Amino acid sequence: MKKFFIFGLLAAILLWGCGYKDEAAEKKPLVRAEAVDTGTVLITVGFIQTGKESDWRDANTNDFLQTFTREKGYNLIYIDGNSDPERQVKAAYDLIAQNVDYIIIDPIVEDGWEDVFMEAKEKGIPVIVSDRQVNVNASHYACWVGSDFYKEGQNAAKWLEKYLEDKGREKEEIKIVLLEGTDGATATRGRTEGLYSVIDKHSNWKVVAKEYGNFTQGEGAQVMEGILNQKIEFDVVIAENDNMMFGAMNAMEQQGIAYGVGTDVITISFDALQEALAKVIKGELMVTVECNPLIAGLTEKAILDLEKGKRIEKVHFVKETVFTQENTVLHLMERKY
Ligand code: GZL
Repeated sequence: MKKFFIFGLLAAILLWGCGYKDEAAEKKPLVRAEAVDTGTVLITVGFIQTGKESDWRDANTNDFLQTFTREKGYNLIYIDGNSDPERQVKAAYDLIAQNVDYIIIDPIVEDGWEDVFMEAKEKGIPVIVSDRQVNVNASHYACWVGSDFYKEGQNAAKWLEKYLEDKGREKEEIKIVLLEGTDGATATRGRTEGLYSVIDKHSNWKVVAKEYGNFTQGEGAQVMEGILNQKIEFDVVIAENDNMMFGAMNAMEQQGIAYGVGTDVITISFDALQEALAKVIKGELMVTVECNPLIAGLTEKAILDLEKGKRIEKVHFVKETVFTQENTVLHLMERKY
């Protein structure tokens, strides 16, 4: 243990020398949680999650819990943000007070993080932003790991473009219902901007209803029910995650509206949950744009690189696919979430 501890101290000295920090912050002594039961030195990682709003989120959480284990040398402090941005910020201050070695944050929304990130930086605690992003100067955190939400939105709309062309409907008036995620969340902002970067190219495409569903199945059903009750006509339903699409499908079923392949309603969503892929194969869902929740591996690599005093990239994108009727069967069995 002593040898490991000395190595850890050397790494710490190296870390301050060539890590991403350039300010004369107080050098945080390399404090590692002493695991009483095994006598090993652990890296204490505080992980602040958004909550449990979707199946995607559960897969993302499980990935972190299965990656940052005691057996692998981590003392993980997991905090459920309970879908409350203020609770997340308070949790970050608490972790700083506990003098953890690293803080990983899956932010619910982008705003409200500047002060606590400055505090962590002053205390010499590296922060890694995971999944969604924050409106904070990039010099105040070590790196961001996640998806290219703008590209996801573009990919969804480009699929619709090609689908309509293949059906000879490129000149037809297309009415779109858009169920957005959470107001102020990067996944919402990026997907919506990406979708509109294509929608705006088509004067015959019109978004006839746009509501926030906060990425939950219940709210997806609720807002879709409200849209149906307004008797708004539509040709396409785009949901910014699979759970909201499942809720919208339930609402359409309640009113006897058929959707999917061979019907008048085109269905498009994001995340690519196993349940969504099964619906693609059945034809109920026509495309789901993957948003890979398995981010913990890239996050752990960033931490281990920092431990070794390596300089790390500021942005790390995860790999993603677009699942349609043509390619889904090939991937169904290999899916981890
Ligand atoms: C995307 C992630 C979104 C998912 C939703 O990276 O932030 O939040 O698309 C989840 O399912 O709730």
